[in-house]
Amino acid sequence: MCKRDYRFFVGSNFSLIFTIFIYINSAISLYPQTWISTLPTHLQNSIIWYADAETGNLDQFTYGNNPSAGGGVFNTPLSNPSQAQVTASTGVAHSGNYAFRTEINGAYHEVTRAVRMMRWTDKPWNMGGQYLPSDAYYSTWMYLPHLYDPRQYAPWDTNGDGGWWNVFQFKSYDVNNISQPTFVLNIGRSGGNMRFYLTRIHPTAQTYYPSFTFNIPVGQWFHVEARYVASENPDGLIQIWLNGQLAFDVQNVVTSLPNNPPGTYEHAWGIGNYTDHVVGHPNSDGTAVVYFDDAIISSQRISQVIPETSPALLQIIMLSLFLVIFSKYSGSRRAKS
Ligand SMILES: [Ca+2]
Ligand SMILES: [Ca+2]
Repeated sequence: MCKRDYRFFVGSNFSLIFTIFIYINSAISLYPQTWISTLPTHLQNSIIWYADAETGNLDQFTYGNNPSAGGGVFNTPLSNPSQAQVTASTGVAHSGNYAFRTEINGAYHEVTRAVRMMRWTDKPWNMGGQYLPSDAYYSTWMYLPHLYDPRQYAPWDTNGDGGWWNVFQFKSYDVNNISQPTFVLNIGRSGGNMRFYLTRIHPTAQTYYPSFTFNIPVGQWFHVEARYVASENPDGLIQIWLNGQLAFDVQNVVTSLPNNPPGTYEHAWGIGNYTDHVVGHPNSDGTAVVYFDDAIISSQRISQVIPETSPALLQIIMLSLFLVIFSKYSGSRRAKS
């Protein structure tokens, strides 16, 4: 087709092309597939547990508040939704119709507020649940609607910790039957950007920084995945990928606390929104909203498919294609007149 023929084709079929564009675009918006259902079969088959929020509630963590759920949602303060809550919410979903929306209020000047969504088994005990495997991958999509700042300053930073904001963590029981964080992925702030750093808390404290600069985007979904090899000996491992790129690679470390009492987990995984100080929300200091969607525990690395073509990206591609065709079409009309 020569250039003239192309212009004639587009010109005479303009309304048809426009109709197809509108149809495909609304089909993508109205009937969204879940992202998990688009994964290659070998990755879908490697899934041990997942939560895509499409039940419209927290059942994928709590199984209807089943006491043997093998996980659950733990908020601080307990039972005060105005200060800490998580819901399955529409409006901002990575895929499907729902995402988990966490919100804390009053986390200001060392007042702790927390939403913790935890798993330590693949399914409830009364459904044949098993503790999580000692070597597995833990992933989620995350979305931060605002540019937050969790840094703390003297004199009110009384313990001098400089601030912390735990959004992704592993825990293990210690000898005193207390569940302790082992490795925590925190959001910090560097200049005008939010950035991740990894802290080892038990059995000894250490901080790790990513191998490349990853500025956490505002108002955009991004992917976090950890491989965790749980071990009571110094041969454990934690690796973390950000949008599919390996950012942390911590080898030969203790990742499960020794001598944990019988009947307690070696390790548990949690995502959430947990800090004692955060500002940046337009309505109120001490408020932070974080969304999670398409959380997965798997035996293979899910983020090997990222970057992928998300529904939002597909819509941008369709819009760009339409604009190119439209500009060529109006160009050819101008040339004729
Ligand atoms: Ca979803
Ligand atoms: Ca402090």
